[in-house]
Amino acid sequence: MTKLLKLLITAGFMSLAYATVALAEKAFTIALIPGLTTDAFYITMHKGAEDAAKEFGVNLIYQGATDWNVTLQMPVLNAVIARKPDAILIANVDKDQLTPTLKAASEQGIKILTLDQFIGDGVYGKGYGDGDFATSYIASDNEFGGRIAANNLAKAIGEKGSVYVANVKPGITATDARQRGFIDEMKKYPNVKVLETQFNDDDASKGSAQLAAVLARSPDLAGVFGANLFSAFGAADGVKAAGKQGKIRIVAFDAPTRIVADLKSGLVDMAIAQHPYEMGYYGVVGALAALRGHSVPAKIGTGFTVMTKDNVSDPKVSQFIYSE
Ligand code: T6T
Repeated sequence: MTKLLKLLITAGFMSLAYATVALAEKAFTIALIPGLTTDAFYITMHKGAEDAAKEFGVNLIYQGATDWNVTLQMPVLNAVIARKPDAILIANVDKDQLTPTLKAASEQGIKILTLDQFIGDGVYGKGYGDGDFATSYIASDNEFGGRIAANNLAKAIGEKGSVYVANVKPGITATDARQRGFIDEMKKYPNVKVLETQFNDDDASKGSAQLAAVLARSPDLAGVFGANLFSAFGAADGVKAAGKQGKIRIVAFDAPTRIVADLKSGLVDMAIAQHPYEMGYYGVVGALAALRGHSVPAKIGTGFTVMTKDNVSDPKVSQFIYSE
């Protein structure tokens, strides 16, 4: 037998072996459970997960509740577990209440990754703690985002006057961290007074009414940090209704199209865009890597893009505007 023939036969066996391995790997099923389905942030996250699922031949399940509510998310989680996915990506709306159910799923062999939110203390795979069983936490550095907001709002108001945080409700890991970072960073500005946080339950009209009430109590109100999409909508509506556009300055977290329009009109000074598409995309990629036996970083930070009237039309920036 010639050397060439031997080589061809070996190559033939190798490609047969490769084909056998490739056939042996089943298509994995990965489920994504958002915080709520009616939020452009999670719609964008879903898009990232869908694109990765298509790219890597994964079956993606997407199931969520219409409100930010643990009593609605719990049955969704149970229904998803009953479908026996290989991995669950979840933006858990509560840090503790879903953890035992997620742990039981992990003990059945389902990989758990948390997106946008964390369980336990948010540091996984260190051998102790309630959330230790989870594979990875993929999110923004929310505390740092709160600090970005504080420095920019301070600058916008000339480093003096009263400000407050408009937020969803206490106990949400992402928005709690933004508030903490903002309030701590504002300590650098002795002439800025941080008033009590106003919680709106993701209800923009409640947020708008709160702005009117705060302004009535504190006429020196100079700025608001809208710590998520609905909080920023409420702050913007409130400032407009009070006729204080350009006088009460707004820094918004999140970048739906409506906030981009408000940036362009000057109603909002800055939007701190998260990268939810990447959370969804890397969620699927991370789960797949873990299912194939690779190690996955316990924490993956997805970064921010800071949007202003001046840069928001640049495609490098506008690519991070959320999908609707
Ligand atoms: O800001 C996002 C998300 O990061 C947060 O956890 C909850 O609110 C949003 O979904 C925006 O509405």
